[in-house]
Amino acid sequence: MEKYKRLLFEKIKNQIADWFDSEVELMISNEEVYRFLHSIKGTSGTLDLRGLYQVSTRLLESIEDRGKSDWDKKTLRDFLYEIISLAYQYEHFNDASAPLPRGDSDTEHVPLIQVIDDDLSMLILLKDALESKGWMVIAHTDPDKAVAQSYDLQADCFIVDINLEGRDGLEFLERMQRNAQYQLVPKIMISVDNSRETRMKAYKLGADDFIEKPIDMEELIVRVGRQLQRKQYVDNLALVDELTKVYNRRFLSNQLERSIQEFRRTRLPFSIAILDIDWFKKINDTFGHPAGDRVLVDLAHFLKEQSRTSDVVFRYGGEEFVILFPKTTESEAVAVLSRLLQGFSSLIFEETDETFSATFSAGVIAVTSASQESADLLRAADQALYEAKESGKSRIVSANKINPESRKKLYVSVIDDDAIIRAMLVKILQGMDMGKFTLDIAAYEDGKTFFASGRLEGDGEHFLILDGIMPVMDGLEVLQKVKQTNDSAHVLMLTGRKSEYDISRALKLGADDYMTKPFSIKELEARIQRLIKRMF
Ligand code: GH3
Ligand code: MG
Repeated sequence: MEKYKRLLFEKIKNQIADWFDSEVELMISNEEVYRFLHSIKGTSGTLDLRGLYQVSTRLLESIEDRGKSDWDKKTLRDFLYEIISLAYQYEHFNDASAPLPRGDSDTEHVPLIQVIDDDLSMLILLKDALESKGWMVIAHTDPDKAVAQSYDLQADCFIVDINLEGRDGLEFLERMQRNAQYQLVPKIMISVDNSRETRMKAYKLGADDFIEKPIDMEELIVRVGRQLQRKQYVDNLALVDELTKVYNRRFLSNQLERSIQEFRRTRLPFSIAILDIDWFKKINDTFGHPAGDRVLVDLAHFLKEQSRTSDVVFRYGGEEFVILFPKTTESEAVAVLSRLLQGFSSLIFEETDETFSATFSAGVIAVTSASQESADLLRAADQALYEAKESGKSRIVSANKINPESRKKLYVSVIDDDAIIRAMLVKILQGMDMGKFTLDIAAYEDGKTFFASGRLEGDGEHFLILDGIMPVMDGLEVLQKVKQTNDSAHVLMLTGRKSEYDISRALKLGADDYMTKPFSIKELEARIQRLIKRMF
């Protein structure tokens, strides 16, 4: 039986590769598709693969209603998605009952944990155990990279080994504790050294919990769960951003909803602006993150001081702020913002004998119609902001002056020798709404064709989903070359389960995250969405 199942999956794979891998936009004849489904239905029935049998039966019925016209690739891939993902699940989990993937999972509320440990086996074990609870884990061996990424990832919990090779986990703790925005993020220390002295030191430096190695996994999970619960609770109460003391994003949704309701009643326009500091990364890189933090605090303070009392300032994300201008037209808001920009850019910052100044760019939109929802407004303001950045920064752009189609592009490349996984990922990615980005998606069966495409050399931001084990050019080799070609590309590695060596190499070579195969489709989807949203 097993042998026939394997043959069936082979057959599905080959067909999928034939149809979807060619560069040319061929049309696929309806008859071919019909024969394919018909054959799957027959074989899966015989092999008692019920899910596959049911889906192929249903698709065959719908294909009969559809008429005989040819298929383009995208439509066909969408149409066959259930078959593709089922084949994947059968092959990797041997489990026909696994739930089918859905595109609408609420990924933003899955807690995210950053784990820092230089003991690879431990790191992998922890990641596995915590992820089996449905939490998302980003594993780090390097505390510096963990800190650098923490600004973007906004973790809900840190788990840190105290005894890092050549480094002190307590030093990390101290750094995080000094930073206002991590005060309320639970920090759990783990250590082989369970002496009273070490524990006391850890607690004094801000640890919320202390867990001794060897770890009792069950207990660890309960303790982490408690911390996450508390974090969630605090998050729900807080309306003010810890670092800058202006309102936070949650309160913004609240206020924006109210403003929209009010507009629907009164028809008095209001405006909203998104501001983003220019070259902020450079400020961080040159003067350090604490200096960057001070710029954020000062900008928030400045905006509050210099705007009208009725205007409300929010911290929208890392270095982005939103201002809500009640009873204000777009051109009035632009005038106010221009004044703010001028004032802010004349502030002088001082860091260890050096002085610098900073600017911001902003996008503005006014509500003009009762049908606009808060997400539409924010998206439009964000596009205007993007336009402001593109046209030279340090300026204000009105949303009504731009072409709504000019969204920023993010190049997402899938490199995997498994045709099923390629087809599945492309379909998942195509279904994602990434807000400020349009995704430019492409799939490659190996590193060679990927590099030959020259895709990585062009401008723009890149996200790669890279299979660790591939013939021709191994995934790690590809990763190395990717980093040499374009250091700022972000990479998610797909690795084999037990290959500790591969995982450690991948992290060392600069992979941002890894997932072990076989992965659940839902989890993979959530992770991709989260990584893209947070990292770009
Ligand atoms: P642009 O002019 O196009 O806006 O480029 P940029 O460098 O300002 O923006 P980019 O998005 O490339 O980098 C923003 C950086 O801000 C990345 C992130 O690490 C950092 N960051 C995010 N939140 C914080 C924070 O709270 N404090 C500090 N110091 N840095 C932060
Ligand atoms: Mg910026």
